[in-house]
Order: sequence, then C-alpha cells, then structure tokens
Amino acid sequence: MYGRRMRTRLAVFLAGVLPLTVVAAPAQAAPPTVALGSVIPAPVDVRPSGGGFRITARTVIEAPAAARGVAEQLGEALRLRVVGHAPPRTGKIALELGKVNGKPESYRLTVDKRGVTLRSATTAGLFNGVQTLQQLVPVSGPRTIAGGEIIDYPRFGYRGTMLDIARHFHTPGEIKRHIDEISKFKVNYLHLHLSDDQGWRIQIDSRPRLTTVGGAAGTGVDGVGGGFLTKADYRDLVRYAASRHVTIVPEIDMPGHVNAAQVAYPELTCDGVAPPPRTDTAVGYSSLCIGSETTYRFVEDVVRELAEMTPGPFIHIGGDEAHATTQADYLTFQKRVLPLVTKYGKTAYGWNEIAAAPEANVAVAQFWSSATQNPAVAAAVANGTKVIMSPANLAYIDQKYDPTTRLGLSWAGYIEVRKAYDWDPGTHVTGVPESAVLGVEAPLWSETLRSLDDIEYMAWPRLAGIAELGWSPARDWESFRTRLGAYGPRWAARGVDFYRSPQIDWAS
Ligand code: IFG
Repeated sequence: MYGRRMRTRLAVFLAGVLPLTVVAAPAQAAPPTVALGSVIPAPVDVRPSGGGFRITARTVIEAPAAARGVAEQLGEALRLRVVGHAPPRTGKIALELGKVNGKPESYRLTVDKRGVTLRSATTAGLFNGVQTLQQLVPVSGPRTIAGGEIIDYPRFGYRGTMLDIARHFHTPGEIKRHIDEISKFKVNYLHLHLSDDQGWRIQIDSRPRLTTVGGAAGTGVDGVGGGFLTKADYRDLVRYAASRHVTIVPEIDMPGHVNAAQVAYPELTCDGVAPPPRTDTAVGYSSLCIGSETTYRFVEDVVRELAEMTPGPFIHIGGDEAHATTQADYLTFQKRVLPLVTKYGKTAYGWNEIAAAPEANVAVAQFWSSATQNPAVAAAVANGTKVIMSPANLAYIDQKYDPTTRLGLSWAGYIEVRKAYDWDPGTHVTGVPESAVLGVEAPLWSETLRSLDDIEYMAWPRLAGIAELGWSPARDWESFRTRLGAYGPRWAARGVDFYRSPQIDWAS
C-alpha cells in the first residue's frame, strides 16, 4: 500500500514522535513439538490451528471447586499452581464444567496463544481431557502445546484391564502404580481377580480363614505369592481408583478355581476333607459342593461383604473352567448364585460360560474364548446379556509377545503389539452386535508375574492398544504405531519398564 519513499518518510516521522523503545514482541512460543492428534487413545475430532500456547512458570490452572481434584492432579503433573480465579490476561489452563455434546465422558479442549480451555459436563470428562492434555505437553524442552481444538468421547463405556492377585499377590502400592498408568490411557475399570486355587486375597470378616490360611505366606504359584488385601486396603484402593476415575470390579471365581477356599474351609467340599494346598498352575480340578446348603451360605457371606465394600456396579463371580463340576450342577449353581448378586444390589459379571444359565440374562458375560463363534453367548445376547470382549488370543496380555519373551504363557498364542491392536470388539463375535458390547478388557494373569516390573513389561504397550480399541471410533495401525513410538519416552521418563516391540519405531 505504501511506496518505499512513503514508508521512509513515515519511518522518519514516527522516529521523531515515538520514543525509540523496542516493543518486546510477545514471547514467541517455541514451535510445538507434539502434534495435536498425537494422543493415545486417538481422539474423535482433532482440528489443528496455527500458533500454540507456551506454558511458563507464570501459567496457572484455573478451576471451579467442583473440579479441584482433577485440577490438582494436573497441577502436580505440570508443576503449576491451581487457582479458583486467574487474574485477567494471565496465561492459563482453564477447566470448566459445562455442556459439550451430551455424550458420556466427553470433553472439548481448545488451545490458542492466550491459553488452554478444557470443558466437560462431568469431572470424568475433565479427567479424560487432562490425560489428553498431558500427552500434548512435550516431555522435554519448551512446553508449547499445539494450537487447535479437540472434541472427544469414548466408543465404549467399559475400557478395562484385569490384574490377577491370586496366583501372585500384588501389594496395594503396586496396584496404585498400575492404576496411575492405566488411567493415563482412559482405562476406567480395573477387575481384580481376588481368589483362585492357589490363594484367597480379600479379607472376609465372616470367614477369617480365607485370608489367615488362604492368604498366608507360602500360598500362590511356587509358594511365593502370599499376602492379601485387608478390607481397609481394599477400601483405600477403591478410593484411590475413583480419584483416577477407575472403577474396581472384584472377582471371586466359582464354582471352580476354589482350592484355596476349600483348604481354609473343608466343609466347602462334598466329603468335608480339606484338599492339599496347591502352588502349581493346573486349572479345572476343583469345585464347590453344588448340592450342599453350606456352599450357598458361604457364597452369600462373600457376596454380601464384597458388595458392601464395592461402590462399583459389578461383582464378578468367575464361572470359568469348572471342569470338576457337571454341566447340570453348574447350571444349578448359577441359578442359586446369580440372584444373590442382584439381591445385594450389584450386576453379576462372569466368564462367558455363565451365559449357558438362563438366569444370566441380567448378567454381563466376559468373552474370553479364542473362537469368534459361541452359540451360548449369542443366545444369551439375544436374551439381553451384555458382553465384555477379552478374546484370549488377542487381549490376554499375560501371553508372551513371541517365543523369546521371558515372562508369560503361550497357550493362547503369541501376541505382539499389532495382534493385540488389530481387531474390532464391536464385530468380533458372530451374533454379538456392537449394541450388546459394553467394551473391552485385557486380562493380566499372574502365574509368571511376581513384580510391578513384570506387570509393566507385559501390559505396556499392548494395553495402550486395547485402550484405543475401547475408546476411539476406528483403529488405524500405522497411525497408532507412530503415536506409540512417540509415546515411548514418556514411559521411560516415568521408569515404566515397557516392552520395546520391534514392530514400533521407538523415539529416544
Ligand atoms: N485360563 C484361566 C485363568 C488363567 C489363564 C492364564 C481364564 C478365564 C488361563 N481362566 O482365562 O485362570 O490360568 O492365561
């Protein structure tokens, strides 16, 4: 618009009237090093825009009192102050409670050079948005977040993993560290496998020998898995999990997998003789005494006490590998026990064998078969049963990655990262439409796992992939493997001993 001469005259004029102070340009945010969509699970709708927001020491987190818990967690993670109201023109990350799109757990994240706004109708949605936001902050270097908008919400409401603390007990501290990690990928259910042939891991007041005997030192696989959760431990875990928007699902496996209970209470056998304690890994040899009323008084005591310390909706009653129980007795057992769970206000949840029982139409079946057809499950689904997908050949993260994996089992086949990722829970089983699928769960059995390090090595990165199957609308292996490779340094920074799969190009 101005010719060069004019510009010169203008510059001379301005120089004469304006003090020659150099107006400091706004701190140019260093370019963002994490793309707005580089998040696991992949968000639904990502709209990058220019610019970005640079977090500095002066940045604050602004949140209403109702969102203080989530805000404090973010503040701790980013080492930023949390305030109720930030002064105007302060660079801030504002958490807001308000409508986004009416979908459960949804949130909207907006980033521009002035700051970040995270909005959701619920604290669960804010928690989800905070997990996403933390992945957008570079793990090192200038903390510039890419500009743009993300609108996000889950495909399935149930995104779970199971930790077997029966074969080898894991301490509350280890379980809390695992909760910290699973919640970063928006996993929102933790199924605890609390009893099995080798051990009983939850205190039941009316049956103290379950833990004084079944949870004693020397129980567990190879006799090195002893220990148990007191009720106080369990209640503290429930509270801790809830603060990370994870719901605990307790499992008492019945009528099979009961040797530890029968060692503690021989009256739970039909001949009243206590079986020898077992520290091997065989399955399918034990059964409660189906025709005895003593059995149902026991089951009711356990279900009642579990229900009163479990705020979550589910009580898992196992039901798998009841090879020492006749099918007729199995159905008799389910007919008596499934209503007991309902009586104490909970939804029954069991391995998919329970689907054979007509009473299972009010229960949730956990599909663990490696097949993609199961007439009993399809029939139960037609009758109202809902399903959680945990196909052993794809989602059992206790299986070895490949023949060289030191830990884990291999009866369901080797499961590398891509195999655990490249399947669709909504269409996996014939006769189980997406409308009957509550979600996914990745079981981690502990026959060969003794430490948190072992848990981490088998869980990560496969559980991150299964978390994406539970959350994101569609899967894309190339996109996932790229985002996963970029995520590696975050696990490394937290000391998580993840498996560096050769299928992934791991960033350093
Ligand atoms: N199957 C058994 C588990 C455990 C597992 C190890 C189920 C439902 C093999 N039952 O999986 O107790 O031993 O991979």
